Amino acid sequence: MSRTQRHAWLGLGGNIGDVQQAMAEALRWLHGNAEITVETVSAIYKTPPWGFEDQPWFLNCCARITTSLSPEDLLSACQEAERLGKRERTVRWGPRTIDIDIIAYQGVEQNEQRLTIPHPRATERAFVLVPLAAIAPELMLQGQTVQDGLTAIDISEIEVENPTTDWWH
Ligand code: A4P
Ligand code: MG
Repeated sequence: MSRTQRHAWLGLGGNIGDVQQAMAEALRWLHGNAEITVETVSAIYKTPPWGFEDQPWFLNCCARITTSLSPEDLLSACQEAERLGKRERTVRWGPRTIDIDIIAYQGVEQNEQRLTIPHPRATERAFVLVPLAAIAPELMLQGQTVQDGLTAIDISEIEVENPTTDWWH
């Protein structure tokens, strides 16, 4: 029996190879899953590396999906999409072809090692909040809207790389 449809918000990013293409392929692949509909995708932003700084700048975007998958099954689908992008995991917070995080999942708050929702570091990260504000300014994360969260962090270095929102088709 199929579950209720829920909204979820994904953060995608990468800094090796053709990242726009890798993100587009990942979004198309997720959209091809009968239990996932990619509804809205942000523009692509060029963002300074966060965490481990001695690496190339990233491209980042966010997407709103609806899904009947559980959060855990959605994570598995995202990890499969990462594998298709031939992501190599070497250094934590280090260079990657594509990384997909679940930023939020409608009605779910959980704190488990495999899956913490909302993503615990999302509100500290301009590379998440800037694209997310473009598609979900009113989404609540850690007690405040994404829009309000933006005022507390430095977004000055972030640039728009691709202003269109249909780049992933
Ligand atoms: N996990 C727990 N909660 C979640 C969630 N909400 N979404 C677990 C996704 N995964 C979640 O992640 C480690 C484990 O976290 C997963 O197996 C999952 O079970 P990972 O993707 O294997 O490792 P990672 O990505 O190297 O580490 P981490 O801590 O997830 O890094 P982040 O947070 O993804 O950060 N700078 C810019 N400008 N742009 C970026 O996109 N990305 C990172 C990676 C660092 N700096 C960046 C960017
Ligand atoms: Mg990750």
